[in-house]
This record gives sequence, structure tokens and C-alpha cells, in this order.
Amino acid sequence: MLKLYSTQSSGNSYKVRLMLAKLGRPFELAEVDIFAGEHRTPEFLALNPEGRVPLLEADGRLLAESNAILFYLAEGTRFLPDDAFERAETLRWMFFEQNSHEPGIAAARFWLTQVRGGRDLRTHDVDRWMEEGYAALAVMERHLAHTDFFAADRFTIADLALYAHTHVAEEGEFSLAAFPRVRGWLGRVAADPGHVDMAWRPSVAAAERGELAQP
Ligand SMILES: N[C@@H](CCC(=O)N[C@@H](CS)C(=O)NCC(=O)O)C(=O)O
Repeated sequence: MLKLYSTQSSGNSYKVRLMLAKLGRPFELAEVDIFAGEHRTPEFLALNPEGRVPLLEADGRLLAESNAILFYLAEGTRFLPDDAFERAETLRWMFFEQNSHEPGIAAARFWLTQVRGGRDLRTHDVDRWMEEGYAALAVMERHLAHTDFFAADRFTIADLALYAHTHVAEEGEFSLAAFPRVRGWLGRVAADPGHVDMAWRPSVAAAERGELAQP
């Protein structure tokens, strides 16, 4: 069975929980409290030397990086196109998410709402997060003028990767008021079958039976 090391409030961990829920794959959820330092223990660093979640254990092998995990889980499913160009387009938007979107949008939410005293600790970064985050939202808004989804004209793991932090961007003090197409796309992603929210977790009993219980 798959085992996912995850932090419930982490957008990167949510990507993987959402993917597993949509696939209906049973998995064991191991909660790692990064706010209590559980990701920096010798035991966890032995699993992931980077000391970060999410981390997936599959058949005794370990895989870090949320988007790499999505790519692994999506193989052979409707979430990853077969066509080489469309696969590359999917990856293009997943790289965009990591390089241009997450560093502003996710960092603002993490430090401004999740870390006690985070605003004071990182005051000098707030303007940069806002600038980078709004630039990423503007790129998304422009792209969505031509298509309902980010790659291959259909729902893929690129949408899933971008959704995780965009749907909670307002928690990081971003306003989506000027981004109507992004708001419309958030609605389409949430309407795709099997969607679960960030609070969802599989029931332990169902996972032990090899089933995946929906909330
Ligand atoms: N690029 C990585 C980023 C992982 C990451 O930064 N995870 C955060 C939680 S969302 C974490 O573990 N933070 C604790 C730390 O970096 O000390 C991914 O997409 O998985």
C-alpha cells in the first residue's frame, strides 16, 4: 500500500491527497507536524534528507517533490496525456507552478497565516511575494483566455498542481477580484469528479480494508 507523509495544511501535501482521492487509491496517511519540527527529526531526515513534505512511499521506494509524485501517480490515467507534446505542456505548467507561482503565493500564506510571528520574521519578503504572486496570477489569467484548462485542453495534473495553492491564495492576502478567468477555472477544477477539499483525509479503517472512503 502507498504511504503518504503529509501535513494537513500544506498545499503541496494537499496536491497528493487530492490526486489519490480522485484516483480512489487507498493509502496510509502519516501526518507530519512541520510546526512541531517533526520534519527535521533524524527519523524523517533518513527518509527525506531535504526534510520536507509531501513524501510518498511506494513499494518500499521513496519519492519527494509534490509534482514528481503527481507525475508518478498520473501515469496511465486521464490526468496525464499520452501525446508527447501534451505531456510536455503539462510539465511546463507544473514547472511554472514551482518556479513562478508557489514561491510567492504559497510563501505568503505559509508565513502570514501559518507561522506564529511569521509576518514580523519575514517583513522584508512581503512585497516580493505580492509582486511575484500577482505576476503569476496575471500569467494564468492571460492563458485562460484561450482554454478552460492549462494543458491539452482538458483537466490534467497541471491544473491539480496549480489549484492547490491558488484556491487558498486569499489566505495569503492575495485578492482574486481582478482575475475572473482564474476564479472560473477554480470552479471547474473543484467540479471535476472525485474532488475533495484540503481538510479531507482517508479513514483509517477504510485504508486498512484497502478501500478509500469519501467524506
Ligand atoms: N518543492 C517541494 C516543496 C515542499 C515544501 O516546501 N513543503 C513544505 C510544506 S508545503 C515543507 O515541508 N516545509 C517545511 C520546511 O521546508 O522546513 C514540493 O513541491 O514538494
